[in-house]
Amino acid sequence: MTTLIKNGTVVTATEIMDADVLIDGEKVAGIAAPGSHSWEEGAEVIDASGKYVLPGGIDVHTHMELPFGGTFASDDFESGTRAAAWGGTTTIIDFAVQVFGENVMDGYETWMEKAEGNCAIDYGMHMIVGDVTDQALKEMDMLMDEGVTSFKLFTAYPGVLYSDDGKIFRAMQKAAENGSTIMMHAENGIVIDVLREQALQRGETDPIYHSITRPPVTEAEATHRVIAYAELAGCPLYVVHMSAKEAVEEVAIARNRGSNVFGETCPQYLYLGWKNLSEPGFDGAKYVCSTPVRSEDQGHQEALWRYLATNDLQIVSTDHCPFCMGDHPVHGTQKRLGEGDFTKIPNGLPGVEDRMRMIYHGAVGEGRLSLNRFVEVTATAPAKMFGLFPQKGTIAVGSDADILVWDPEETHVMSVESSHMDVDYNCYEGTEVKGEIDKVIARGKVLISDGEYHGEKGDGQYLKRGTCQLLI
Ligand code: DUC
Ligand code: ZN
Ligand code: ZN
Repeated sequence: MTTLIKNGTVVTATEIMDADVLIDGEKVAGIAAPGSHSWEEGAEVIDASGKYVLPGGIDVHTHMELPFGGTFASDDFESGTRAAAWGGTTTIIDFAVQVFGENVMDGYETWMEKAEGNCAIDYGMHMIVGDVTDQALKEMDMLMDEGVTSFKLFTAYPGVLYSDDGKIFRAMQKAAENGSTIMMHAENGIVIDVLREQALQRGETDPIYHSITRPPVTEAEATHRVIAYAELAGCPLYVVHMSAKEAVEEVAIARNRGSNVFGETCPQYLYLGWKNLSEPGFDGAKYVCSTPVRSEDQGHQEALWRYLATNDLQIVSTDHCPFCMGDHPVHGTQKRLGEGDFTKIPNGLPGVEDRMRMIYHGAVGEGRLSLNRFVEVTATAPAKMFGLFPQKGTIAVGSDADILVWDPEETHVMSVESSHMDVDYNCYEGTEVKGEIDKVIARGKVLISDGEYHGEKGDGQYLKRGTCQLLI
């Protein structure tokens, strides 16, 4: 069966062209000037007049069902990937987790079982290595054959996911050997733990202290350190969820000397700050995540947008990891675990459905990034960074037909009411954004059209990924 998207403006990371797109089965089969072909015959026709035709979004950082702080992220693979589709994301890469004392492959298989048959959109896996043993290093090689080509380690969360410098360096040496990418959550967790303990002793228990006790220097120092080790080991390094301008400066400096160092940020760091963490009552807990959202007075948000424009940051992901403010029907009290003690608030916030709208709004709607760069940071660079290009991340003959029909004239009001994530608040409640999603097509199937969902769980397939395609 063929589908023709006609009269739209096709946008990729490099082109803006008035063109018709032919989909045959799951793939893009042709791109041609309107009126120059006879593809309409026998095809289902979508009229995209006045609309953009964009590659589906790729969110390379999600945590469906992540166990954290005594509870679980409230979205599972079914609800989370369906919400992603509603928000114009057609591929996610989630994180399988090896916890301390467990085998890496066991953690991987557990996560694959959670995902299999449940996803609305295509999905890949990164692997969190929480215990760098000789066995774990061997299992990193085994995972390469499964299409897991990126491994995440933490300088944060001592006693939970933290690895010391020697373990990080050994994993980096393994990555240099097998061609994989090391992803780092870069914050100095040892120093942060001291600051947290001292804050609690002073009676500083409100959500705002979550950010105050993780100051920018703790992110910048850890980023500097892991860059040094990655350069020494000779592996590509991807620093996740960056929020401090001082930390991104470390990435920029490394890139200027020709290193394979990459950085991502997330919508929450571009829009949210201490005014949100200070919302009355316990509402600030909604915005507790790590790295933290930062003070609006220090210029972090403007700097992050600028670093996106200059390609010192390559990708906007979400770190989607939602926890409810009230009782979750399955997981119970979530954010409220930290009422009276900010260190017990589960870290994470919802975003998988919000990213494409919020970034289009700030980038194109408010003029901070070009339309091409919007596509690049939300789809093309994510695909290239994690070995999915050109199957994903662009509109080209032979690519998967993961396509958005995007109305630049419509507006959308962000709200928990209109969203589909399994969580009871929206971080951007009431914000009116320019640009609205008209249709979402994944592997040639129309998942969203006219405000209705036509997909089913199991539409999404597992993606075996290649290695990084952005290497210098
Ligand atoms: N940060 C979060 O905010 N949530 C999950 C894990 C992480 O590192
Ligand atoms: Zn993290
Ligand atoms: Zn994360």
